[in-house]
Amino acid sequence: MSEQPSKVYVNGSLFDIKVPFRRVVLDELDENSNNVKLDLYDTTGEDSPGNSGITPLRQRWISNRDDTHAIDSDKTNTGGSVPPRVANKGKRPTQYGYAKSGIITPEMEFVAIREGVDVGIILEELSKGRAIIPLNINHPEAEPMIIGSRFLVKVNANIGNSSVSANIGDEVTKLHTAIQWGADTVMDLSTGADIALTRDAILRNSPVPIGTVPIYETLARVGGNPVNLSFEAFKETMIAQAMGGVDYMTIHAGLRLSHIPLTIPRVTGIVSRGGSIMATWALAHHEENFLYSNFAEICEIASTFDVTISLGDGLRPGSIADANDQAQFAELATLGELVKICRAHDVQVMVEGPGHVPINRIAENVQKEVELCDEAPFYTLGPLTTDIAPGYDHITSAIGAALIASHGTAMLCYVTPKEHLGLPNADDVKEGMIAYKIAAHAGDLSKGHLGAAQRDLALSRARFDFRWEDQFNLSLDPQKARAFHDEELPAPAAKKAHFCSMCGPKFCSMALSQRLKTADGELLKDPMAEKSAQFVDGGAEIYLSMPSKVRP
Ligand code: IRN
Ligand code: FE2
Repeated sequence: MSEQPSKVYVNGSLFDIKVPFRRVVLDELDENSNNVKLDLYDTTGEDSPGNSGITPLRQRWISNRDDTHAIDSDKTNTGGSVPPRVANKGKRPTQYGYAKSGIITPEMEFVAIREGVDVGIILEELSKGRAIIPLNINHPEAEPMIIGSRFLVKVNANIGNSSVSANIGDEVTKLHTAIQWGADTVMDLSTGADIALTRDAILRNSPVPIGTVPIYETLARVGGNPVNLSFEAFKETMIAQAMGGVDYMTIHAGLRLSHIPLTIPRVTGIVSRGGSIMATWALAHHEENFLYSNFAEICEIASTFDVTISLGDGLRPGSIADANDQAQFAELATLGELVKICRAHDVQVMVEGPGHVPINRIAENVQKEVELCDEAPFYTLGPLTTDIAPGYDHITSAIGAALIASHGTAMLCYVTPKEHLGLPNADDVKEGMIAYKIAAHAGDLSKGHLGAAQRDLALSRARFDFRWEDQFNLSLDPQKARAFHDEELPAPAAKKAHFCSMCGPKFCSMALSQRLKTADGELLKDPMAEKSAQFVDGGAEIYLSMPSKVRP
């Protein structure tokens, strides 16, 4: 009987760290008659997470570095089990800063083990700004992960409430659903009630980095009218969020006042929420976007908490007709300028991308980003490859996501079936996640990632050998695979059968082609001749026997 997959840990060799994997033990035996094992990347965190906060595993790593200090927790309202920290004067405790100085951190060894690469590669990619480890010093509960085109393609899941639907427990459930299905990061995009409390509940229970768009909470704080926004209000919100532990923040600083007229010929104008908020403010005051004009100060704040900046694509195309237009690429060029300012402040940075883009125009997006933004990790929303399928935009966009990943996008922002229609619930979160895990994995395979190919190989071998339990356990959604199989053939004996209900025992191509192989696995020299001899010897029965007879 197959074992259920379980969590295993690999110890560090440089630091006292334990890196989790999900171990799948197969029914297949290796040459020493041991069961073949496959250790898969795992994002689920502690074994039985509730909603009362998880262990702050990085607390010691952070305090050991001596470049930050704890502050009086009465002054903050973060609800964590450890007091919040700030950088010591003049210090920038960022993973990018350490990497540039050649310092290997426990976070770096953790991601090296997770990715199965030498820590030297991590150091190199981080120090060149081609990869980031988004981890705020105030989110010690998070397990380190790396985002960069040389590593596994990552998936972000967006959750968060709105003014029509808000319940803190629901958002923690969505967090758990997202990480159960493999979310590498989660963004809390709450815009409704209790934004700060919701975010704290998510942060304290999250083993994955958490992102936000701080302009949303700033807008709520000024009463919902973009005209009333100010840099002061933004700064206050940003510091409060950084103190609570937000690992990365989308900042729509690249949308300049002069870009706005470029959107006039568009079919769908400005579709980014953050983009439209900043455009409204800039037009109302006829002033430059204050996120752009104060960007160096934003970087100063980010550098003292190691908040990663995710440069927002406020001018991403919101329809196929608007893809790759002047407005979009003018903003991208500005994002390239901002990447340099981040790096000058030791701030980790990635760049957000579209949107809605037809397949033939996807590659250009990556080429331009690499060129204009000096290889900073690219993080794209889909892109959706057609506009005509509301209700199925997890599919329209997973197609684009797989393609853009194969061209080198480092992280994909998932899209759920509710896109353009409503706020996703936990079921939508799952559907979006699975669609995007498929896209990310397809991207990994096309980039020649060995670990990714191993999983496909193991699953295909299980499929060809009719090891049904192995096939389920290796799949992205074992529950669904098992349930679909059991719909027609629920009996335990069917898990040993050499067919499924798709073709039945008599038309199974896998069973038929298996019979073309000899016992030692070599294809027969003249399979047809040998087969016809066996066929005649066996009584010239056209159809395969029923399963009980096929394998005694
Ligand atoms: C990702 C790439 N481009 C946009 N995104 C995500 O969209 C971003 O990370 C955040 O989750 C959301 C921001 O949406 P608006 O405010 O740009 O619409
Ligand atoms: Fe859209």
